[in-house]
Amino acid sequence: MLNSPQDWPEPIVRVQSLSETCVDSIPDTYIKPPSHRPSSSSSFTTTNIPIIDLSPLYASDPEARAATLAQILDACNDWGFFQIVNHGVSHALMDAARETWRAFFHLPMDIKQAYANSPKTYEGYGSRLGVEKGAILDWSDYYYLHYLPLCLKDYDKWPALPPSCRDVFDEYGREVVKLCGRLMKVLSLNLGLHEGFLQNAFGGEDIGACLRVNFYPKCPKPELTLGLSSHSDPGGMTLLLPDDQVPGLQVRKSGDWITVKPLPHAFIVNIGDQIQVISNARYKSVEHRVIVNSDKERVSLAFFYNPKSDIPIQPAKELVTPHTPPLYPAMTFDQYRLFIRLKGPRGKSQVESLTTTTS
Ligand SMILES: O=C(O)CCC(=O)C(=O)O
Repeated sequence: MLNSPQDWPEPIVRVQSLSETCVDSIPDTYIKPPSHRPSSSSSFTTTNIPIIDLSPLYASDPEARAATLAQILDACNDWGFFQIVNHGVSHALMDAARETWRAFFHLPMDIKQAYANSPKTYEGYGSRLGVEKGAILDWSDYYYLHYLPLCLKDYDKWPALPPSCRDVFDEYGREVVKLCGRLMKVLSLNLGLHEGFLQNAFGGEDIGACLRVNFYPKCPKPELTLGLSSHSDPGGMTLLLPDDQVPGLQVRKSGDWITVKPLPHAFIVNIGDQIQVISNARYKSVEHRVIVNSDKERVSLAFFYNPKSDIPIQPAKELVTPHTPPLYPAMTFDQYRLFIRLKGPRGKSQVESLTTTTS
């Protein structure tokens, strides 16, 4: 069994510092092979991921509610990604969360360095995913922390500055967990199962939730690198609060990369690998990546809603039939997430390597 290494294989370089010193070139460590560079297969169309109004979920009109469930089902089937509006989370709180974290990344380096992370738990201020020596890295720094379960929530690992950071994120986490709970019910009903099904499969009240705040500094050579390499999210479901001013997220659709046009105060929702596994691939996680640019930094908050980390996650027996045999072996999320922690983002290679049949 693989274990998390205690330390990084090479000294950590903050991308933000590189961005301040590199004027017209970037170090080779960040230059992607030509087939992975942004311009090779991006689609600059007007296509966008679906936008879904959730207000019928909060009202009592059964027909409107059924129509919203159907829109979510179509979005999951066609894209695995969608934006939600009228989701119940205060816009002021969303802005406060993003701008508080932006302010963290603008603090002096010595304050941020006090939170430098290690691959042991990934909590804190980081600049790489994966521990392979000599790996090509992404053009971003991040901050990673646990919100749930309560036994992993450790305020000492959350920044003390800006002074509002802990309070704002506490409230943000509470609201986003509530919203994720609502979406889990919809995803369960859309599988033809009872509304509590996925939440129970995730471990009931004991689910995990963590945040990665991504900071993508300006890059003098955006055509040669990526802010975050292609990956599917290893966890259950992700609620992303993107930068409202700067696009960057690209979603893979039929071999093309579609740049998401974020709507102000919408969350971007996507299905992660654990829901693909439990649903026996009725839902699919989808590859996505982030491009950077030379004019503007970008900040995004990815809130990961995950199963309890030490229970077996496997295809639901309700969804396994002689025609749809189980596609994945049982595995805990702790075991599962070691792959991305060791190797870094690698498209959909992990979940695909587990299937016994082509899905
Ligand atoms: O920054 C973004 O838009 C996406 C971030 C993301 O995919 C992640 O943190 O896993």
